[in-house]
Amino acid sequence: MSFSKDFLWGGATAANQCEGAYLDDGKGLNTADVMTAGDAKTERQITDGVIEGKNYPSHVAIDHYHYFKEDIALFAEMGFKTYRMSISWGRIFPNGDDAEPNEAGLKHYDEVFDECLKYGIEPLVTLSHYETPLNLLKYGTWTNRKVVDFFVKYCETVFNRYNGKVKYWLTFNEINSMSMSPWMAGGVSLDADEQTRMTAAYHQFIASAKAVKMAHELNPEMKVGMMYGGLFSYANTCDPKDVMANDKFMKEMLFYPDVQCRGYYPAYKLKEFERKGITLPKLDGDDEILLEGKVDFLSYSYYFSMVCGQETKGFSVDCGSMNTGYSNPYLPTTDWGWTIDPMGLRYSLNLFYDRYQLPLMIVENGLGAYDKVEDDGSIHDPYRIDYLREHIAEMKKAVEIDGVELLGYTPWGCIDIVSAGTGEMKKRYGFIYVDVDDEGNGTFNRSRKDSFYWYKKVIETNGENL
Ligand code: BGP
Repeated sequence: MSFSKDFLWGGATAANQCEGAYLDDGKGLNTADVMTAGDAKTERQITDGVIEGKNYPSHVAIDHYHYFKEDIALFAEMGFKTYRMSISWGRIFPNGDDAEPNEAGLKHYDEVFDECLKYGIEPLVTLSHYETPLNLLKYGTWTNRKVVDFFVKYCETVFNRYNGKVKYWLTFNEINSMSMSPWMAGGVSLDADEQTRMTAAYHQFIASAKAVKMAHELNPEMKVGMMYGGLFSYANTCDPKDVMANDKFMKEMLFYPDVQCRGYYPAYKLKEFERKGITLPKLDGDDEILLEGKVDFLSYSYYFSMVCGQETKGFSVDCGSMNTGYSNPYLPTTDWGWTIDPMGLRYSLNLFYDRYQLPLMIVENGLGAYDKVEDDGSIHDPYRIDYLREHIAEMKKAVEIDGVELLGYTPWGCIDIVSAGTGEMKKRYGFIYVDVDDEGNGTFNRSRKDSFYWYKKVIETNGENL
Protein backbone atom coordinates (compact mmCIF):
# COMPACT_ATOMS: atom_id res chain seq x y z
CA MET A 1 0.00 0.00 0.00
CA SER A 2 1.37 3.42 -0.81
CA PHE A 3 -1.25 6.12 -1.23
CA SER A 4 -3.03 7.15 1.95
CA LYS A 5 -6.63 6.02 2.24
CA ASP A 6 -7.85 9.61 1.88
CA PHE A 7 -5.63 10.34 -1.12
CA LEU A 8 -7.35 12.90 -3.32
CA TRP A 9 -7.77 11.30 -6.73
CA GLY A 10 -9.53 13.54 -9.21
CA GLY A 11 -9.17 15.75 -12.24
CA ALA A 12 -8.62 19.40 -13.09
CA THR A 13 -10.05 22.16 -15.28
CA ALA A 14 -10.00 25.95 -15.46
CA ALA A 15 -13.00 28.23 -15.93
CA ASN A 16 -11.86 30.05 -19.06
CA GLN A 17 -10.97 26.79 -20.78
CA CYS A 18 -14.21 24.96 -20.09
CA GLU A 19 -17.11 27.14 -18.97
CA GLY A 20 -17.97 29.12 -22.11
CA ALA A 21 -21.05 31.28 -21.40
CA TYR A 22 -18.60 34.16 -21.38
CA LEU A 23 -21.14 36.90 -20.79
CA ASP A 24 -23.92 34.96 -19.08
CA ASP A 25 -25.48 36.07 -15.81
CA GLY A 26 -23.58 39.31 -15.57
CA LYS A 27 -20.05 38.03 -16.10
CA GLY A 28 -17.56 40.68 -17.22
CA LEU A 29 -14.78 40.16 -19.76
CA ASN A 30 -11.63 38.50 -18.52
CA THR A 31 -8.19 38.66 -20.11
CA ALA A 32 -8.73 35.14 -21.49
CA ASP A 33 -11.85 36.30 -23.36
CA VAL A 34 -9.83 38.48 -25.73
CA MET A 35 -7.34 35.77 -26.72
CA THR A 36 -7.95 34.28 -30.14
CA ALA A 37 -7.40 30.67 -31.04
CA GLY A 38 -3.99 29.72 -32.42
CA ASP A 39 -2.64 26.31 -33.29
CA ALA A 40 0.55 24.29 -33.15
CA LYS A 41 2.15 26.78 -35.61
CA THR A 42 0.45 30.09 -34.89
CA GLU A 43 0.53 31.87 -31.55
CA ARG A 44 -2.74 32.96 -29.94
CA GLN A 45 -3.30 36.70 -30.41
CA ILE A 46 -4.25 39.11 -27.66
CA THR A 47 -6.81 41.59 -28.95
CA ASP A 48 -7.87 44.77 -27.22
CA GLY A 49 -11.53 43.79 -27.07
CA VAL A 50 -13.82 41.30 -28.72
CA ILE A 51 -13.58 41.63 -32.51
CA GLU A 52 -16.48 40.38 -34.63
CA GLY A 53 -15.62 37.35 -36.74
CA LYS A 54 -12.60 36.22 -34.70
CA ASN A 55 -12.54 32.90 -32.92
CA TYR A 56 -12.23 33.26 -29.14
CA PRO A 57 -12.17 29.76 -27.64
CA SER A 58 -13.16 30.84 -24.12
CA HIS A 59 -16.52 32.16 -25.33
CA VAL A 60 -18.04 28.73 -25.93
CA ALA A 61 -15.39 26.20 -24.81
CA ILE A 62 -17.28 23.02 -23.80
CA ASP A 63 -20.14 24.94 -22.20
CA HIS A 64 -19.38 23.43 -18.81
CA TYR A 65 -21.30 26.39 -17.37
CA HIS A 66 -24.49 24.67 -18.51
CA TYR A 67 -23.30 21.06 -18.54
CA PHE A 68 -21.66 21.00 -15.09
CA LYS A 69 -24.21 18.62 -13.55
CA GLU A 70 -23.72 16.08 -16.29
CA ASP A 71 -19.94 16.51 -16.13
CA ILE A 72 -19.73 16.15 -12.36
CA ALA A 73 -21.92 13.04 -12.52
CA LEU A 74 -19.35 11.54 -14.89
CA PHE A 75 -16.52 12.52 -12.52
CA ALA A 76 -18.44 10.83 -9.72
CA GLU A 77 -18.84 7.72 -11.87
CA MET A 78 -15.04 7.54 -12.15
CA GLY A 79 -14.89 7.82 -8.36
CA PHE A 80 -13.32 11.29 -8.07
CA LYS A 81 -12.54 12.36 -4.52
CA THR A 82 -11.73 15.89 -5.62
CA TYR A 83 -12.41 18.23 -8.52
CA ARG A 84 -9.90 20.97 -9.19
CA MET A 85 -11.64 23.87 -10.91
CA SER A 86 -11.34 27.63 -10.91
CA ILE A 87 -13.73 30.43 -10.12
CA SER A 88 -13.86 33.02 -12.85
CA TRP A 89 -13.11 36.26 -10.99
CA GLY A 90 -15.13 38.15 -13.62
CA ARG A 91 -18.29 36.23 -12.72
CA ILE A 92 -17.99 37.48 -9.14
CA PHE A 93 -16.67 40.98 -9.78
CA PRO A 94 -17.42 41.66 -13.47
CA ASN A 95 -15.17 44.73 -13.57
CA GLY A 96 -12.77 43.62 -10.89
CA ASP A 97 -13.27 46.87 -8.99
CA ASP A 98 -17.06 46.70 -8.37
CA ALA A 99 -18.40 47.77 -4.98
CA GLU A 100 -20.66 44.72 -4.73
CA PRO A 101 -20.28 41.16 -6.01
CA ASN A 102 -22.52 39.70 -8.70
CA GLU A 103 -25.04 37.44 -6.95
CA ALA A 104 -25.75 35.37 -10.07
CA GLY A 105 -22.08 34.44 -10.33
CA LEU A 106 -21.87 33.52 -6.65
CA LYS A 107 -24.99 31.41 -6.98
CA HIS A 108 -23.56 29.51 -9.93
CA TYR A 109 -20.56 28.29 -7.94
CA ASP A 110 -22.82 27.45 -4.98
CA GLU A 111 -24.59 25.09 -7.34
CA VAL A 112 -21.33 23.64 -8.66
CA PHE A 113 -19.98 23.00 -5.15
CA ASP A 114 -23.29 21.53 -3.98
CA GLU A 115 -23.24 19.20 -6.94
CA CYS A 116 -19.70 18.05 -6.05
CA LEU A 117 -20.53 17.60 -2.38
CA LYS A 118 -23.60 15.59 -3.28
CA TYR A 119 -21.19 12.91 -4.56
CA GLY A 120 -18.63 13.38 -1.80
CA ILE A 121 -16.27 15.19 -4.18
CA GLU A 122 -14.07 17.75 -2.42
CA PRO A 123 -13.75 20.96 -4.47
CA LEU A 124 -10.18 22.21 -4.92
CA VAL A 125 -10.52 25.77 -6.13
CA THR A 126 -8.05 27.97 -8.01
CA LEU A 127 -8.80 31.63 -7.37
CA SER A 128 -7.04 32.93 -10.44
CA HIS A 129 -6.39 30.57 -13.31
CA TYR A 130 -5.04 32.57 -16.24
CA GLU A 131 -7.71 35.22 -16.09
CA THR A 132 -7.95 38.71 -14.67
CA PRO A 133 -10.95 41.02 -15.16
CA LEU A 134 -10.15 42.98 -18.32
CA ASN A 135 -11.26 46.25 -16.77
CA LEU A 136 -8.33 46.08 -14.35
CA LEU A 137 -5.99 46.80 -17.24
CA LYS A 138 -6.86 50.46 -16.81
CA TYR A 139 -5.02 50.33 -13.48
CA GLY A 140 -2.01 48.66 -15.07
CA THR A 141 -3.32 45.35 -13.71
CA TRP A 142 -0.88 43.63 -11.31
CA THR A 143 1.71 46.39 -11.57
CA ASN A 144 -0.64 48.48 -9.41
CA ARG A 145 -0.98 47.77 -5.68
CA LYS A 146 -4.69 48.62 -5.89
CA VAL A 147 -5.21 45.32 -7.72
CA VAL A 148 -3.98 43.51 -4.60
CA ASP A 149 -6.90 45.06 -2.72
CA PHE A 150 -9.39 44.08 -5.44
CA PHE A 151 -8.12 40.51 -5.36
CA VAL A 152 -8.24 40.37 -1.57
CA LYS A 153 -11.83 41.61 -1.65
CA TYR A 154 -12.70 38.91 -4.17
CA CYS A 155 -11.05 36.30 -1.93
CA GLU A 156 -12.86 37.60 1.13
CA THR A 157 -16.15 37.32 -0.74
CA VAL A 158 -15.67 33.76 -1.92
CA PHE A 159 -14.01 32.51 1.28
CA ASN A 160 -17.00 33.72 3.28
CA ARG A 161 -19.58 32.58 0.81
CA TYR A 162 -18.18 29.06 0.39
CA ASN A 163 -16.93 28.58 3.94
CA GLY A 164 -17.91 25.04 4.88
CA LYS A 165 -18.14 23.96 1.24
CA VAL A 166 -14.60 24.51 0.04
CA LYS A 167 -11.61 23.52 2.13
CA TYR A 168 -8.77 23.47 -0.43
CA TRP A 169 -7.78 26.62 -2.31
CA LEU A 170 -4.98 27.59 -4.68
CA THR A 171 -4.16 31.26 -5.19
CA PHE A 172 -2.52 31.84 -8.61
CA ASN A 173 -2.27 29.15 -11.24
CA GLU A 174 1.33 28.61 -12.34
CA ILE A 175 2.45 31.82 -10.67
CA ASN A 176 5.91 31.52 -12.24
CA SER A 177 4.36 32.09 -15.64
CA MET A 178 4.72 35.81 -14.86
CA SER A 179 8.27 35.26 -16.14
CA MET A 180 7.21 33.60 -19.43
CA SER A 181 3.56 34.40 -20.16
CA PRO A 182 2.77 37.59 -18.22
CA TRP A 183 -0.51 38.07 -20.05
CA MET A 184 -1.84 34.71 -18.94
CA ALA A 185 -0.39 35.21 -15.48
CA GLY A 186 -2.03 38.55 -14.89
CA GLY A 187 -2.87 40.67 -17.90
CA VAL A 188 0.65 42.08 -18.10
CA SER A 189 1.85 42.87 -21.62
CA LEU A 190 4.00 40.24 -23.34
CA ASP A 191 6.79 42.71 -24.00
CA ALA A 192 6.87 44.01 -20.41
CA ASP A 193 10.42 44.37 -19.12
CA GLU A 194 11.77 42.49 -16.12
CA GLN A 195 11.16 45.35 -13.69
CA THR A 196 7.47 45.33 -14.66
CA ARG A 197 7.14 41.56 -14.39
CA MET A 198 8.87 41.47 -11.02
CA THR A 199 6.62 44.27 -9.75
CA ALA A 200 3.55 42.32 -10.84
CA ALA A 201 4.90 39.08 -9.33
CA TYR A 202 5.62 40.94 -6.06
CA HIS A 203 2.01 42.10 -5.90
CA GLN A 204 0.75 38.58 -6.57
CA PHE A 205 2.94 37.28 -3.73
CA ILE A 206 1.49 39.89 -1.38
CA ALA A 207 -2.06 39.16 -2.56
CA SER A 208 -1.56 35.42 -2.14
CA ALA A 209 -0.06 35.82 1.35
CA LYS A 210 -2.95 38.04 2.42
CA ALA A 211 -5.41 35.46 1.11
CA VAL A 212 -3.70 32.65 3.04
CA LYS A 213 -3.84 34.59 6.29
CA MET A 214 -7.45 35.59 5.75
CA ALA A 215 -8.54 32.03 5.03
CA HIS A 216 -6.87 30.76 8.19
CA GLU A 217 -8.47 33.46 10.30
CA LEU A 218 -11.87 32.70 8.89
CA ASN A 219 -11.60 28.95 9.23
CA PRO A 220 -8.47 27.17 10.42
CA GLU A 221 -9.65 24.11 8.49
CA MET A 222 -9.06 25.90 5.19
CA LYS A 223 -5.85 24.92 3.42
CA VAL A 224 -4.37 27.28 0.88
CA GLY A 225 -1.69 26.18 -1.53
CA MET A 226 0.57 27.74 -4.11
CA MET A 227 0.60 26.50 -7.69
CA TYR A 228 3.88 26.20 -9.61
CA GLY A 229 4.01 25.73 -13.38
CA GLY A 230 6.12 22.58 -13.59
CA LEU A 231 9.32 23.66 -15.28
CA PHE A 232 12.16 21.32 -14.40
CA SER A 233 15.36 21.00 -16.33
CA TYR A 234 18.42 18.80 -16.43
CA ALA A 235 21.92 20.05 -17.18
CA ASN A 236 22.89 19.25 -20.76
CA THR A 237 26.23 17.68 -19.69
CA CYS A 238 28.22 17.19 -16.51
CA ASP A 239 30.45 20.09 -17.53
CA PRO A 240 30.21 22.35 -14.47
CA LYS A 241 29.46 25.26 -16.82
CA ASP A 242 26.32 23.47 -18.01
CA VAL A 243 25.43 22.56 -14.45
CA MET A 244 25.70 26.18 -13.31
CA ALA A 245 23.74 27.42 -16.33
CA ASN A 246 21.00 24.94 -15.49
CA ASP A 247 21.04 26.00 -11.85
CA LYS A 248 20.62 29.61 -12.95
CA PHE A 249 17.66 28.67 -15.12
CA MET A 250 16.01 26.67 -12.35
CA LYS A 251 16.41 29.51 -9.88
CA GLU A 252 14.58 31.83 -12.30
CA MET A 253 11.63 29.54 -11.60
CA LEU A 254 12.25 28.27 -8.08
CA PHE A 255 12.30 31.69 -6.52
CA TYR A 256 8.50 31.69 -6.86
CA PRO A 257 7.93 28.68 -4.57
CA ASP A 258 10.82 29.88 -2.40
CA VAL A 259 8.91 33.08 -1.64
CA GLN A 260 5.54 31.41 -1.18
CA CYS A 261 6.75 28.45 0.89
CA ARG A 262 9.40 30.21 2.98
CA GLY A 263 7.83 33.65 3.28
CA TYR A 264 10.75 35.73 2.02
CA TYR A 265 12.81 36.38 -1.10
CA PRO A 266 15.88 34.13 -1.37
CA ALA A 267 19.33 35.73 -1.20
CA TYR A 268 20.22 34.75 -4.79
CA LYS A 269 17.23 36.69 -6.11
CA LEU A 270 17.86 39.78 -4.02
CA LYS A 271 21.50 39.84 -5.23
CA GLU A 272 20.34 39.50 -8.82
CA PHE A 273 17.88 42.39 -8.38
CA GLU A 274 20.67 44.49 -6.90
CA ARG A 275 22.94 43.81 -9.88
CA LYS A 276 20.19 44.57 -12.37
CA GLY A 277 18.88 47.61 -10.53
CA ILE A 278 15.44 46.05 -10.09
CA THR A 279 13.50 47.39 -7.13
CA LEU A 280 10.51 45.90 -5.35
CA PRO A 281 7.49 48.11 -4.57
CA LYS A 282 7.70 47.26 -0.89
CA LEU A 283 5.48 48.95 1.71
CA ASP A 284 5.92 48.94 5.47
CA GLY A 285 4.71 45.67 6.91
CA ASP A 286 5.12 43.68 3.68
CA ASP A 287 7.84 41.44 5.11
CA GLU A 288 5.45 40.35 7.85
CA ILE A 289 2.67 39.81 5.31
CA LEU A 290 4.86 37.42 3.31
CA LEU A 291 5.96 35.56 6.42
CA GLU A 292 2.47 35.25 7.85
CA GLY A 293 1.08 34.13 4.52
CA LYS A 294 3.22 31.10 3.84
CA VAL A 295 1.24 28.45 2.01
CA ASP A 296 -0.02 25.22 3.59
CA PHE A 297 1.01 23.05 0.69
CA LEU A 298 2.69 23.23 -2.69
CA SER A 299 0.83 22.12 -5.80
CA TYR A 300 2.18 22.03 -9.32
CA SER A 301 1.64 20.95 -12.87
CA TYR A 302 3.91 18.37 -14.42
CA TYR A 303 3.90 17.56 -18.12
CA PHE A 304 7.49 17.38 -19.32
CA SER A 305 11.10 18.09 -18.46
CA MET A 306 13.63 20.28 -20.22
CA VAL A 307 17.36 20.56 -20.75
CA CYS A 308 19.46 23.67 -20.19
CA GLY A 309 23.10 24.53 -20.56
CA GLN A 310 25.59 27.19 -21.52
CA GLU A 311 23.74 27.89 -24.75
CA THR A 312 20.47 28.66 -22.99
CA LYS A 313 19.93 32.36 -23.50
CA GLY A 314 16.76 32.76 -21.54
CA PHE A 315 13.87 30.71 -22.84
CA SER A 316 10.69 31.27 -24.74
CA VAL A 317 7.27 29.74 -25.15
CA ASP A 318 6.46 28.92 -28.79
CA CYS A 319 2.87 27.92 -29.49
CA GLY A 320 2.59 26.53 -26.00
CA SER A 321 5.91 24.71 -25.91
CA MET A 322 9.15 25.69 -24.14
CA ASN A 323 12.34 26.46 -25.98
CA THR A 324 15.67 26.39 -24.11
CA GLY A 325 17.86 25.69 -27.12
CA TYR A 326 18.30 22.01 -26.17
CA SER A 327 16.39 18.78 -26.59
CA ASN A 328 16.65 15.50 -24.70
CA PRO A 329 17.78 12.54 -26.86
CA TYR A 330 16.64 10.06 -24.20
CA LEU A 331 12.98 11.01 -24.18
CA PRO A 332 10.11 10.65 -26.65
CA THR A 333 7.86 13.64 -27.31
CA THR A 334 4.13 14.23 -27.75
CA ASP A 335 2.54 15.45 -30.99
CA TRP A 336 3.05 18.96 -29.59
CA GLY A 337 6.75 18.40 -28.96
CA TRP A 338 6.59 18.04 -25.17
CA THR A 339 8.98 15.44 -23.75
CA ILE A 340 7.45 12.46 -21.96
CA ASP A 341 9.42 11.92 -18.75
CA PRO A 342 7.64 9.95 -16.00
CA MET A 343 10.81 9.58 -13.91
CA GLY A 344 11.13 13.35 -13.97
CA LEU A 345 7.93 13.47 -11.95
CA ARG A 346 9.54 11.47 -9.16
CA TYR A 347 12.63 13.67 -9.46
CA SER A 348 10.51 16.83 -9.10
CA LEU A 349 8.56 15.47 -6.12
CA ASN A 350 11.84 14.78 -4.35
CA LEU A 351 13.25 18.15 -5.27
CA PHE A 352 10.28 19.98 -3.76
CA TYR A 353 9.88 17.79 -0.72
CA ASP A 354 13.57 18.10 0.13
CA ARG A 355 13.47 21.86 -0.39
CA TYR A 356 10.34 22.71 1.63
CA GLN A 357 9.15 19.65 3.60
CA LEU A 358 5.60 20.68 2.75
CA PRO A 359 2.78 18.42 1.58
CA LEU A 360 2.61 18.31 -2.21
CA MET A 361 -0.14 17.90 -4.72
CA ILE A 362 0.11 17.18 -8.45
CA VAL A 363 -2.73 19.28 -9.79
CA GLU A 364 -2.00 18.88 -13.51
CA ASN A 365 -0.50 16.06 -15.51
CA GLY A 366 -1.54 14.45 -18.73
CA LEU A 367 -1.10 13.90 -22.42
CA GLY A 368 -2.46 16.28 -25.02
CA ALA A 369 -3.29 14.12 -28.04
CA TYR A 370 -5.51 13.80 -31.11
CA ASP A 371 -8.35 11.38 -30.37
CA LYS A 372 -10.36 9.48 -32.94
CA VAL A 373 -14.01 8.58 -32.53
CA GLU A 374 -14.70 5.15 -34.04
CA ASP A 375 -17.85 4.42 -36.04
CA ASP A 376 -19.46 2.81 -33.01
CA GLY A 377 -18.71 5.91 -30.92
CA SER A 378 -15.91 4.35 -28.88
CA ILE A 379 -12.62 6.21 -28.33
CA HIS A 380 -9.49 4.12 -27.88
CA ASP A 381 -6.72 6.10 -26.19
CA PRO A 382 -4.05 3.58 -25.07
CA TYR A 383 -1.37 6.31 -25.48
CA ARG A 384 -3.08 8.36 -22.74
CA ILE A 385 -3.41 5.36 -20.45
CA ASP A 386 0.30 4.56 -20.95
CA TYR A 387 1.33 8.12 -20.19
CA LEU A 388 -0.73 8.33 -17.00
CA ARG A 389 0.12 4.83 -15.84
CA GLU A 390 3.85 5.53 -16.06
CA HIS A 391 3.51 8.83 -14.24
CA ILE A 392 1.38 7.38 -11.46
CA ALA A 393 3.89 4.54 -11.05
CA GLU A 394 6.70 7.08 -10.50
CA MET A 395 4.52 9.11 -8.15
CA LYS A 396 3.93 5.96 -6.18
CA LYS A 397 7.68 5.37 -5.85
CA ALA A 398 8.12 8.90 -4.56
CA VAL A 399 5.59 8.15 -1.82
CA GLU A 400 6.51 4.56 -1.06
CA ILE A 401 10.28 4.62 -1.43
CA ASP A 402 11.24 8.27 -0.95
CA GLY A 403 8.69 9.17 1.74
CA VAL A 404 7.24 12.20 -0.04
CA GLU A 405 4.00 13.46 1.47
CA LEU A 406 1.56 13.63 -1.42
CA LEU A 407 -2.02 14.79 -0.88
CA GLY A 408 -3.57 14.21 -4.25
CA TYR A 409 -3.43 13.89 -8.00
CA THR A 410 -5.69 15.69 -10.45
CA PRO A 411 -4.83 14.97 -14.10
CA TRP A 412 -5.36 17.92 -16.41
CA GLY A 413 -8.43 18.36 -18.55
CA CYS A 414 -10.17 15.33 -17.07
CA ILE A 415 -12.86 16.24 -19.56
CA ASP A 416 -11.67 17.62 -22.94
CA ILE A 417 -11.29 21.38 -22.77
CA VAL A 418 -9.66 24.17 -24.76
CA SER A 419 -5.85 24.19 -24.74
CA ALA A 420 -4.39 27.17 -22.91
CA GLY A 421 -1.26 27.25 -25.00
CA THR A 422 -2.75 27.00 -28.46
CA GLY A 423 -6.48 27.62 -27.98
CA GLU A 424 -7.21 24.41 -29.85
CA MET A 425 -9.94 21.95 -28.93
CA LYS A 426 -8.25 19.11 -30.79
CA LYS A 427 -5.41 18.95 -28.27
CA ARG A 428 -7.32 16.71 -25.91
CA TYR A 429 -6.43 15.48 -22.43
CA GLY A 430 -9.72 14.08 -21.18
CA PHE A 431 -11.10 10.80 -19.95
CA ILE A 432 -14.34 12.21 -21.33
CA TYR A 433 -14.61 13.20 -24.97
CA VAL A 434 -16.62 16.30 -25.87
CA ASP A 435 -17.98 16.60 -29.37
CA VAL A 436 -16.93 20.14 -30.22
CA ASP A 437 -14.32 21.35 -32.71
CA ASP A 438 -11.80 24.18 -32.80
CA GLU A 439 -14.47 26.62 -34.03
CA GLY A 440 -16.89 25.74 -31.24
CA ASN A 441 -19.18 23.63 -33.46
CA GLY A 442 -20.52 20.22 -32.46
CA THR A 443 -23.23 18.46 -30.50
CA PHE A 444 -21.45 18.99 -27.14
CA ASN A 445 -22.24 15.35 -26.35
CA ARG A 446 -20.01 13.76 -23.75
CA SER A 447 -18.66 10.21 -24.14
CA ARG A 448 -16.39 7.93 -22.17
CA LYS A 449 -12.97 7.10 -23.62
CA ASP A 450 -11.17 3.84 -22.78
CA SER A 451 -9.08 5.82 -20.29
CA PHE A 452 -12.30 6.62 -18.40
CA TYR A 453 -12.77 2.97 -17.41
CA TRP A 454 -9.05 2.56 -16.72
CA TYR A 455 -8.88 5.59 -14.38
CA LYS A 456 -12.02 4.42 -12.57
CA LYS A 457 -10.16 1.18 -11.74
CA VAL A 458 -7.09 3.10 -10.60
CA ILE A 459 -9.18 5.11 -8.15
CA GLU A 460 -11.18 2.09 -7.01
CA THR A 461 -7.95 0.29 -6.09
CA ASN A 462 -6.29 3.42 -4.67
CA GLY A 463 -3.57 3.25 -7.30
CA GLU A 464 -2.76 -0.42 -6.79
CA ASN A 465 -4.18 -1.55 -10.13
CA LEU A 466 -2.46 0.43 -12.85
C1 BGP B 1 -0.89 24.51 -17.86
C2 BGP B 1 -2.09 25.34 -17.55
C3 BGP B 1 -3.38 24.79 -17.99
C4 BGP B 1 -3.33 23.86 -19.16
C5 BGP B 1 -2.11 23.02 -19.27
C6 BGP B 1 -1.94 22.29 -20.56
O1 BGP B 1 0.19 25.32 -18.12
O2 BGP B 1 -2.20 25.63 -16.16
O3 BGP B 1 -4.30 25.83 -18.04
O4 BGP B 1 -3.97 24.23 -20.25
O5 BGP B 1 -0.95 23.73 -19.00
O6 BGP B 1 -1.45 23.14 -21.54
P1 BGP B 1 -2.06 23.23 -22.97
O7 BGP B 1 -3.49 23.52 -22.76
O8 BGP B 1 -1.33 24.34 -23.64
O9 BGP B 1 -1.81 21.92 -23.60
